[in-house]
Amino acid sequence: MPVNYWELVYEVIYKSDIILEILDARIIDETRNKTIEYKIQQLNKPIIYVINKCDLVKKELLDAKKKELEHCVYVSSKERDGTTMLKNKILSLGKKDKIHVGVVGYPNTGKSSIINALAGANKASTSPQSGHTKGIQLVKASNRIYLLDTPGVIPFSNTDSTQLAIICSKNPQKVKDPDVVAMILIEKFEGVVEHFYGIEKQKDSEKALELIAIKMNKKIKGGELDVEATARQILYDWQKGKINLLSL
Ligand SMILES: Nc1nc2c(ncn2[C@@H]2O[C@H](COP(=O)(O)OP(=O)(O)OP(=O)(O)O)[C@@H](O)[C@H]2O)c(=O)[nH]1
Ligand SMILES: [Mg+2]
Repeated sequence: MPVNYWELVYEVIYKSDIILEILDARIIDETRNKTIEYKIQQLNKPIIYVINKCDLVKKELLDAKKKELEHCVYVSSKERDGTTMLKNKILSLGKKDKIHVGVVGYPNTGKSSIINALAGANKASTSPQSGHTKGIQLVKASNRIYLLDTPGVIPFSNTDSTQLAIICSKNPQKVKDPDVVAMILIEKFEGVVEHFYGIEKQKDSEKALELIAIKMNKKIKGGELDVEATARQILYDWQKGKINLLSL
């Protein structure tokens, strides 16, 4: 498939009156794509920051962000929460009869899911596997709102495999050192990963990983703990949105 993702995304930004940047509520700063934001600002188009997957985070944690981002809407496309607010925001910023709305963001942040939540039907295809949407898709959400879905894009400068795994933009099967990434997750969100697997919060992330391996009964031949498989499972559960921050 001859796809230059950046060209597609730029084309969408160019054609759109408003851009929605979709962010993961668990990792808002990490999922902001500064390269795309810069491009949008250059073209002088309004950005609405859509903080998605809010069902995975406590409301108190999100409130602080409101002050930082000019146009910002909290959504859970899974629970269809906040979509009316988002529609109203689009209508208040769009001045034309037909408003074209580009939907951009890192892979797996929920771009296609948001489009479906807005359109009220499964018009854009979604998947827990990042890199699912391959081309531009136009979806009519209402008489005035036309949404343009895009493939998730990773900045050229971002080759940090660990960061990409945390952002959910890298297939866990392809992560080189899953144990390192899993330990970073364990340390970054104190007690959250342990809580999900039903173990006590640990001071030492390596110890936590071992205890989770025991809990999951992940062993290699000979009975030794399979820490790598355990770490990959943690990454899957994180990327699928099973691990939430509600216990933080
Ligand atoms: N918990 C939760 N999960 C969500 C939410 N929105 C999307 N997801 C999940 O996140 C995963 C990715 O969703 P998609 O809509 O395919 O994401 P995308 O940004 O279009 O991904 P690409 O097309 O690969 O770039 C899926 O497993 C969704 O079910 C949400 O509000 N809450
Ligand atoms: Mg998609």
